[in-house]
Amino acid sequence: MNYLLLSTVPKLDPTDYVGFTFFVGCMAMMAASAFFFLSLNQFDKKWRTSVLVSGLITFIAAVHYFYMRDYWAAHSESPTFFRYVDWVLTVPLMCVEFYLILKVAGAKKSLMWKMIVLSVVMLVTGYLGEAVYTDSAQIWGLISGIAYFAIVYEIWLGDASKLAKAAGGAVESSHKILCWFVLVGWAIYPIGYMAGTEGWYSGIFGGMDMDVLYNIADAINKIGFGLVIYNLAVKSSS
Ligand SMILES: *C/C=C(C)/C=C/C=C(C)/C=C/C1=C(C)CCCC1(C)C
Repeated sequence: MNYLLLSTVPKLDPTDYVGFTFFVGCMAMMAASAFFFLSLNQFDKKWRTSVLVSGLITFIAAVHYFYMRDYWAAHSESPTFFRYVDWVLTVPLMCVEFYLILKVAGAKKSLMWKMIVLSVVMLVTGYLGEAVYTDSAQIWGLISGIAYFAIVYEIWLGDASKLAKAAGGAVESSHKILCWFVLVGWAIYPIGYMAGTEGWYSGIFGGMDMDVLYNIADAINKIGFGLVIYNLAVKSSS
C-alpha cells in the first residue's frame, strides 16, 4: 500500500461546509470555463471576446479554487491571500465585460478604466481590513463599500446606463441583468466580510461563515454573470 500517496488526499469532515464548497467551486468553475471556451466558434466575431473573457474569469477562479481548497484542507484557515488575488484579477475583467458589451453604443475606454480603478480600490481596501489592519476592519470596509456603491451608481444611473439605453434591444436587457448581479449578487461579499471581521456588525452577522458566503457569491457572480454574456452572444449572433 502506498500510504504516502494516500495521505496527500485531505480528509474532510462531512460538516465542513467550507471544504465542501471549495471542492464544488473547483469543479463548477472548471466546467464553466470549458463550456465558455468550447462555445466560442458559434458566435459572430465581435461577440467572441466577451465570451472569451467570461471563460477567463471562471478559469482564473478555477485555478485559485484549487489552491484555496488545498489551503483550507491543510490549515483550516481562510485563504484570504488567494481569495483577493483571484478577485483583483477577475473583478476588473467583469468591468471590462461591461465596457465590451456597451462598445456597440460607443462606450469609451475611460468608462472601463474608471470602473477598473473603483473595483481595485474596493478590493485593496477590503484586503487591508480583512488581512492587514484587522483592528480597523469596519473603517476599511466602509471605504470599500463606498467604492462599491460608486460602481453600482455608474452602471445603474451613470454613463454606462445611458449607453445601455442608447444600445437598446438585447444589449440593454443584458446590461440590466448584469446590473442586478452587481447590486444583489455582489452584496453577498460585504455580508461575508462582516461575518469574518470584527465591528459594530459582529452581533448581526457573526454567526455566518465568511468563506461559505464568499464561495456561494463567487459561483453566482462568476458563472451566472458569464452565462448572461453567453446568452447575449447567442441572441446577437446570426
Ligand atoms: C468574482 C468575484 C467577485 C465578483 C468579487 C466581488 C467582491 C466584492 C464586491 C467585494 C466587496 C467588499 C465590500 C463592498 C466591502 C467589504 C470588503 C469587500 C472587499 C468584501
